[in-house]
Formats: sequence, structure tokens, C-alpha cells
Amino acid sequence: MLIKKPGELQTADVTPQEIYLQRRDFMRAGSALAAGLLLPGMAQATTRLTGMVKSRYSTSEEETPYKDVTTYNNYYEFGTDKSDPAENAHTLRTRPWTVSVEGAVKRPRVWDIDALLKAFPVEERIYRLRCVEGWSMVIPWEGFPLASLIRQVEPTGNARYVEFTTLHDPAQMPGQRSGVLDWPYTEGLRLDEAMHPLTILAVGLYGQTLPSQNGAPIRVVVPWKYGFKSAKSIVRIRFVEQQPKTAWGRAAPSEYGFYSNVNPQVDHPRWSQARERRIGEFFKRKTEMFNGYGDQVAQLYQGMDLRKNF
Ligand SMILES: Nc1nc2c(c(=O)[nH]1)N[C@H]1C(S)=C(S)[C@@H](COP(=O)(O)O)O[C@H]1N2
Ligand SMILES: [Mo]
Repeated sequence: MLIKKPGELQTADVTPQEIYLQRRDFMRAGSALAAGLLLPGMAQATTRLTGMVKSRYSTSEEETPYKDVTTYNNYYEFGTDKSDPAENAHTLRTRPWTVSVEGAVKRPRVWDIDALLKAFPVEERIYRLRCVEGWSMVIPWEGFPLASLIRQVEPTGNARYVEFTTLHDPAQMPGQRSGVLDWPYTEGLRLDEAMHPLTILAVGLYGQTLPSQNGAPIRVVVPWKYGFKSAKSIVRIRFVEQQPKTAWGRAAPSEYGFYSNVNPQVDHPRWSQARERRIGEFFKRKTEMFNGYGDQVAQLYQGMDLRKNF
């Protein structure tokens, strides 16, 4: 258990603003501890992230409790029940870890995760996450714009899409010994979606590095799309000319289209997408177009038929 107590805070080199943010993080992590969530079996090697500012892209809605964010997960590499990832993901080894940024770029680069963490300033982004299954959460992520990393590698004219690939190692990921999906998990975005300032690479949540069940050490978060677009524990980011195949698209193409924009008017073939349950709430709420991020992203889809391109 690596969560430090407030007394251990190093305040010498931080500004008052940073101290305020650190205290707040402690209070939040503290309430997670007080609720008895971090039982020995589920202890995660999370460490505190410091010096963060809250991004102006944050929603001001109430945050989903830490307990729910870290025990109600979809991460099929560790089982298909919501509680499986929190129980099983301790077998994931997140060091050493590299992320290969490759394909149609002028400067491909294999990043060591710790170098990556140092290279890009991390801020806090409170985002809604809407799962295609009909539930949602509000999660305070720590991350940086994917665009910052993309600019560094200088995509060529052939780079029209970006493909993300999760680690493939059945020894660490027991779910990969089953055929529930075609492994490794892959996802993709159009280059302009990937460059959009709302799209982040998340390395933490609630002021701590990511728990394994949430996709440690690094995962994508695309808040206006269904949660499955946000691939976890990424080892490769590849720039390609053709629209990449995605794990869920391969499994059920008529149910999980490439765009996967949250669109309450387009039903999943087996259920409605008009309403959602915010985890922790009793009554369902109306689902918003683009998960409520329409002002920022609707222009990306101008002229497209979003029923055909679902
Ligand atoms: N590699 C991988 N990434 C994944 C998944 C998965 O099963 N494997 N599940 C997706 C789905 S369906 C959702 S809703 C989100 C859940 O993220 P969270 O558990 O951090 O809330 O992760 C997405 N990323
Ligand atoms: Mo999901």
C-alpha cells in the first residue's frame, strides 16, 4: 500500500495551489480508505500524482465514488464480470513498460513509460464515461492530450487513422486464455478524433496512478464515445491509412461500429440507448448526444450519416 499519509507530504518545492490540490487528493483517497475499499487482496501499487491543475475541459458533475470507479469495471482480459478486474488484475506487471508509437510517422519512437510520464505534463480532467451497456460514471482522470504525443512523432500524409493495441500476454491476463474476444484488444480513431483536445492518454485517476483494473499504466479516454473505445494498458499506437479493425467490431460488427459515438437515437440492436443509469443513482437519466460533449465535437461529424456510421 503506497498511499502516503498527509504528514509525509513534501511541501518544500510546491506552490500553494499545488498544496491545495494535494490536500484535496488526500481527502479523496482518504475517504476511499475510510470506506474500507483497499482491502489487502485488492491493494494496488498506486502512487500519488502531484502538482496537478484541473483542466477547463472538466465537467462539474458529482464524481462517482472511488470504490465504484475501481470495482465496477469492464476489462475482459481479467474476466467478464464487473467485479473480476479488481480481483484479478493484480497479475498485471506495469514495469518495465513501453509504448511503441509507429506506422505512418516521420519520427517513430518507443517510449519507456516513466520517460513518457516525465515528458508530458499531467492535468486532472473530470469526464463522463458512458458504457454501451447503459450505465455511466463521472471519473477524475489524470492525463495529457493524445495530440501532444502525436505532434511529436509527426504523422505523414498517409496517417488517416490511429490504432491502439492493449498488451497481449495470457500469462498476465487470464481472460486472454479464453476466446471471449479476439486478442489483443484493439481500438481505433480517425486522426482528427485522436487529435481532438478532449482525447487524452490517462495515467491516473483520483490523484493516484491508474489502478490495474482501470488500464494501468496508460490508457486512452475518449469521453464522447462509448467506453469500449477507451482501450486500456496500451503498448502500441500505430498510424495507418485504412480504418483499423477493432476488437468489438470483429466480435459483433452489427452491434459495435467504428464511430461508437454516444447517440441516444441509435439503439444497440438488442437494447435502447435513450437512457442510462449513473452508477450510484437509482433513477435513469436521458442520455445526451455525444455524451454531452456535442458543443466540442459535433463538427467532426458534419455531413456524416450517424445512423449509418454508428
Ligand atoms: N483492453 C481493454 N480495454 C477496455 C475494455 C476491455 O475489456 N479491454 N473494456 C472497455 C469498456 S467496455 C469500458 S466501458 C471501459 C471501462 O473503463 P473503466 O473500467 O476504467 O471504467 O474500458 C474499455 N477498455
Ligand atoms: Mo463499455
